[in-house]
Amino acid sequence: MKLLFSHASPYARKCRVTAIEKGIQLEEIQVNPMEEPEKLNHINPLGKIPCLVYGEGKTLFDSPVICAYFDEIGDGPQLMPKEGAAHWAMRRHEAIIDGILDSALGLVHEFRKPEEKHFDLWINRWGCAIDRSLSQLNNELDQIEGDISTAQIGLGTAIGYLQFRLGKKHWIGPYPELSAWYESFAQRPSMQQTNPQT
Ligand SMILES: N[C@@H](CCC(=O)N[C@@H](CS)C(=O)NCC(=O)O)C(=O)O
Repeated sequence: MKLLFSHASPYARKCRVTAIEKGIQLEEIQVNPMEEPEKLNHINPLGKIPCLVYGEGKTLFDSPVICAYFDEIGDGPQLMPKEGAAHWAMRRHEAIIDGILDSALGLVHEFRKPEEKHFDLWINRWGCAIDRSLSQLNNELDQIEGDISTAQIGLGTAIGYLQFRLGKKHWIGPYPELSAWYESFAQRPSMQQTNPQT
């Protein structure tokens, strides 16, 4: 099974952490989606990583789909409850966390532009969305703590990405419970082995 990924992509990191937690061996193939479209576009028409190639030429994307597939085929504890209220509560947390990543990526791209080209409306909207979401997750942490889960992996990866790319701007805020939880979660071997790199 091959995972097309980059060391900086938080979406790919979610899949890699999930694979480690589920005991799945991956052949990891590094791809830069902006510079190597020939490696990617015939596998994922959206031209994005992560994508998984498995079986006889089957493909899967995007990251929640790949993580759900790993949860189904891997060993170890179930990471997402299969049905019922617990399933939907976790899907909701997953949506908030993936939304943080989408907003963070928007900010990263915006901050790469020369300052006079910054679009303040989007910087403000994405920044506020991240802050509101972190605040909500901080308040709902009791629903996320406990056994390893899709929500925990997403949250750890999202906070790791905020620290990696946006530094203090959008993370070390008034979220003491979340901060303490992350410090501990980040020590897991699956997180240590997938620390983001440029
Ligand atoms: N919703 C997708 C997002 C994937 C994504 O945006 N990946 C970025 C790298 S972090 C990418 O490939 N960007 C290239 C592009 O947007 O063209 C997922 O969860 O997998």
